[in-house]
Amino acid sequence: MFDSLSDRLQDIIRKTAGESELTQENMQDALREIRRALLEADVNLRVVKAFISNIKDRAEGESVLTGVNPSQQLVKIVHDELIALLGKELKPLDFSGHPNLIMMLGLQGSGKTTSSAKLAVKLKKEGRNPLLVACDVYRPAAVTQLKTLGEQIGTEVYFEESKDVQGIINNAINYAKENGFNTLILDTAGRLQIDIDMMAELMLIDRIFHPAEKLLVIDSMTGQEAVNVAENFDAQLGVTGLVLTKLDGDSRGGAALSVVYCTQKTIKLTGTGEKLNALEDFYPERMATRILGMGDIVSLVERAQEVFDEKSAKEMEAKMAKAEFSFNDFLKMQSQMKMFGSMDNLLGMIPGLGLSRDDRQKISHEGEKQFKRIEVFIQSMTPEEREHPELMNTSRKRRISEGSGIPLHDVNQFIAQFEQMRKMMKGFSDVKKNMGKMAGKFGQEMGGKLSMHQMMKNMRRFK
Ligand SMILES: Nc1nc2c(ncn2[C@@H]2O[C@H](COP(=O)(O)OP(=O)(O)O)[C@@H](O)[C@H]2O)c(=O)[nH]1
Ligand SMILES: [Mg+2]
Repeated sequence: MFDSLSDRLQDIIRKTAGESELTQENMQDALREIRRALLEADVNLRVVKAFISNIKDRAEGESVLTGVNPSQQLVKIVHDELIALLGKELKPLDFSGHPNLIMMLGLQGSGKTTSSAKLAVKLKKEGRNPLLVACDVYRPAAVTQLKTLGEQIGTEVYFEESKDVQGIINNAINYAKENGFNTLILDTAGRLQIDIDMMAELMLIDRIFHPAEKLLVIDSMTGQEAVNVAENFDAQLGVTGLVLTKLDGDSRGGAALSVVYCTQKTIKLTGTGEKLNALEDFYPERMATRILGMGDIVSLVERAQEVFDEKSAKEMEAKMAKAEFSFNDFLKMQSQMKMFGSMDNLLGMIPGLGLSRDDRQKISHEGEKQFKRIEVFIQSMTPEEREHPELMNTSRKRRISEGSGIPLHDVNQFIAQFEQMRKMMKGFSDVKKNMGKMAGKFGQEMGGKLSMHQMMKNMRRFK
């Protein structure tokens, strides 16, 4: 399920990952391909349009994030929008009814009877005592099917010979009360298509018994028609949640995505196999990660978002513009980089970098050693010196060198480089734009492409 969509999206993202910058043009290309991939996966056109336009808005509106490159940021946006598409967070089943009624709805063959039995297994595990009720009275085979399943899972099935569904449910409720069952699962009759008689019967049950849960069972293998079916059921009955079955099947999955979006209902359960324990809770986030298959990049961007919050970026930006960037700011920048976690881990998160574990450890070890030295060096300054780098002169440098045990030559090197950096910052004509560029470059450095290496090379003499 979702395999081909997943492959396509990953290909598209991989292509954009080669670009150092996301421009209008390559963004357009990426969006066009994402659009095509979704349509090929049988996602409803309405949904595709909304999805693409949301990604576009966000990509345009979002400021460039420090610490990651733009294509990584695009991955995160697509990931977030997939989650939004897959619905809100998991909502548990409502057991507030007296009696507790869970009504299973859906077309014939969607998986109502199987899911009813699976749900009984799940509820039992959670300590409830469910009773299965055979409400599909028009096909004798349907009652037999439920009875067989009931025997397999050791759960009682309430059934009658009569065709009076209302009477059966009434009797089942009484039977449950007398026999200590606290939840009734109503396996209703479906039709091959939406049918007035079927709807009328379901609406009647709804009106008389007010089930707290009306779960619409959708076969994820069905195509576009699923959207119509779901909208129809919802309009008439006010569906409380979706059960998406046959997620284990080899389908394109677009219909499933579309139904969630079009009905705005949460998927409460998923069927993932024919076995009777194959019923799972649904987590939009996990599913999005599975579809996109880029959990690593997503968490990288999330960390960058946490660490480099916009506020401190703005502060830094203002200081740079006024050439007030001090040794203290430098330290702050370093500690922010440290908050990313060990550099070794960070380098390992970048797919396709091709660094061996040894390489990564070497680079990160060197880098961390350098940072440490710079820290010691800055800490040997007076508070005033730290805030005002322009105070540096020969005698101060000599004093710091002696205090920190770092050779004067290295001290001179570092200060020269620091001054250069400061000038460069000041030199930015359009600060904001360049912040973005720097952020991209910095991101690459963090990713090791231009790399820590480069940065370290610049400071190489400072040993
Ligand atoms: N692979 C797979 N098959 C399922 C799943 N759920 C239901 N089925 C199969 O789908 C067919 C129809 O299911 P059934 O419960 O009888 O549908 P109903 O007509 O809505 O009651 C049966 O052959 C089930 O075994 C699932 O999650 N995975
Ligand atoms: Mg059935």
